[in-house]
Formats: sequence, structure tokens, C-alpha cells
Amino acid sequence: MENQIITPKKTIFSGIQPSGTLTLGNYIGALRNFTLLQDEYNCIYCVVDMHAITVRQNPADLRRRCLELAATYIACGLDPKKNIIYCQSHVSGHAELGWILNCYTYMGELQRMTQYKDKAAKHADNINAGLFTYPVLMAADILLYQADLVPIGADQKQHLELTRDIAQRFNGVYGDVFTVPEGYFGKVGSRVMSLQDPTRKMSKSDPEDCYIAILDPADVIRRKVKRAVTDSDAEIRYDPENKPGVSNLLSIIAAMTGDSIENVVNDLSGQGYGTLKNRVSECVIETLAPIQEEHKRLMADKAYLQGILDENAQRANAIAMRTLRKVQKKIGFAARG
Ligand code: ATP
Ligand code: LTN
Repeated sequence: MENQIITPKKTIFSGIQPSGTLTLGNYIGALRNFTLLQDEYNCIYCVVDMHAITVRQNPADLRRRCLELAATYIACGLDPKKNIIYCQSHVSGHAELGWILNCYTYMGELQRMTQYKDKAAKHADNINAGLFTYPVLMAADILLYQADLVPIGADQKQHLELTRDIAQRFNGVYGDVFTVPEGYFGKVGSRVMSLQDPTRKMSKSDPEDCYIAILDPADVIRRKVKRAVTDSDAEIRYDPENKPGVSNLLSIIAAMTGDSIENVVNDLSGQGYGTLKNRVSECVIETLAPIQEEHKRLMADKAYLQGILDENAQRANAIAMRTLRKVQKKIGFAARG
């Protein structure tokens, strides 16, 4: 028998904020890819509650949404025994490494972040320091676990680039402490657009009609898709620049069915927007129905979810501490007895 070289599995890390109802954008841009990668990699998926408080949250809602997001991870097909699914605030290493990395990040770098500029404009009454340094905490999340790959939507590309810069800067001074991560972006749907303004990304903090929530019932999905903004020339063609609404609907079908955009367009050629919208609704409903059912089942068993989160936080903490201790030693913090 030939000698086989067994390479250790690479690590994936990603996080989603429990800041609202998850949308089809979160599903297509992030969650769906998480499930596709779980067999090939060691995967760590975090409920990033510490990121969520950069915007004001109602405490009871935040607590509930953390459990709901963990249930969504599992309902979408992530196996909590294979993957580490946990809450960010349960592992103190995130905050500790975040502070250290703040001292290796420049104000100018953070001032260039477009998500900061967008959110500062949206929440002008609460432009807090956490909102500004948020990308550093995200870098800490990723670097703590020595992640090789980070599945994210296109809007997070700039934050990942910053993470890589911080890691390289740190490694340049102290040797190879951090793995420099790569982003993982799906072929289609890394930027699902708003149903009401298809030039902007679908966002869970926008008004209801702009997004499809993963937990929306079938009739709500049909209604929202029916009202989605298209254009007046009635031709089904993929052209994101001139036909952003129609192109967005076509990419949603492609993402949901796994078909190429070209095939989707061919299938629908000569049809009207009514047919296009029916096709969108049906494939979204079909994909989401089993997820919704499983989510409901899981939410009825909070003790099980709590057990998963507790157990996984311990596993995450063990990995995080290894990196944190190494970093602390490298930068010269006093040894522990
Ligand atoms: P908010 O709107 O409150 O800022 P968000 O949905 O943009 O929230 P997260 O919940 O943290 O932010 O996003 C989780 C993941 O979903 C990220 O990887 C992000 O890139 C991805 N994502 C979010 N919106 C979209 C979208 N419209 N299309 C594709 N991916 C998206
Ligand atoms: N910044 C991301 C959420 C996030 C994340 C992470 C994603 C926080 N930490 C680590 C990937 C890896 C967002 O706003 N979507």
C-alpha cells in the first residue's frame, strides 16, 4: 500500500451577530457556506454578541436572539458535535486579545472602514468607541483560533483584509504567532441585495419589506417577493448594473437551486416578472421550510441548546487560551506562577 500523507484538517472560523432576525442574505452569503464546509474543516461558528452591543440592544431580546441564532446554526445543518457553536461573550479571550490587537492597529486604518462609516451615519446618536474598534475585535475572533479560512459575505471583505494586515504586522515583530486567514466567498450570492432598494445590501436592520427573514412564513415570503422592486422593461436578463432588482432575484434562484445564473436565465427566457417572482418564492420557501421546522423544534428545548453552548464554550476556550498565552508571552506580559 502506498504511503498516504495525512494532513491535519484546516480551521474555519466565522460569526454572525445576534442583532436581529437572520435574513436570506445571511443564509446565502454565510450560513449556507458554513454547512458546505463542515466535513472538510474543523469549524468554529460564533454567536458574536459582543459585536452586537456596538448598537443599542434590548437585554431580553439580545438574550433570546443568542439562543435563536445558535438554534439557527443547528437548524441549517451544522452538527454541534462536529462544529464548535458558542457565544463570544462566554470566552473571555476575545476581549483580551481584542485589547492587545487595538495596540497594533492604527486609527487611520479604522477610519477607512466602510461599515463603520455606514453604521455611524445610521446611529448618529451613538457613535461609540466600540463601533469604531469593532474590526479589531473581529480580527481577535479569527486570530484566536488560528483560522485558515473565513466564510463571509462580500461586505466583510475589508474587515478580513484588516485582520490579515494586523496578523502580518504582529508576526513581523514577534515571529509566526498567527495564521494569516483567507476569506471564503460563495460563487453566487455573496451580496444579496435589498428587495426594496436593490442597489443596497439586504440587511436585517432595515425595514421588514427589504428582507426575507429565514423564519418568515410562506405567505409572508410570497408577499415580500411580489412587492420586490424590479424595472419597467419586462425582460429577464442578468445585468446587475442596469437591472439590479431582476438580477438580484435571478441570483437568489441560482443560490437556492445550485444552478448557474445562465441556466436560470435560459429557463425563464420569454417569461414575465410574475413567473420570475413565483419561481423565487417557491425555491426560497422550499429551502427554508425544513430549517424553520427544525428551528421550532430546537427552540422548544432550551435546556438542550444551553447545554450545547456551555459545552462548546469550553472547547472554544481551550483553543483560544493557547493562542492568548502565546501572545501574552511574546509581548512580554509577566509570567504566571
Ligand atoms: P446588520 O445589518 O445588523 O449590520 P448583517 O446581517 O450585515 O447585520 P451579520 O449578521 O454579522 O451582519 O452578518 C453575518 C454574515 O452574513 C456575514 O458574513 C455577512 O457578510 C453576511 N451577510 C450579511 N448580509 C448579507 C447579504 N445581504 N448578502 C450576503 N451576505 C450577507
Ligand atoms: N463583522 C461581521 C461579524 C463577525 C465575524 C467575525 C465574521 C464578527 N466576528 C469573525 C467572521 C469572522 C459582520 O458584521 N457581519
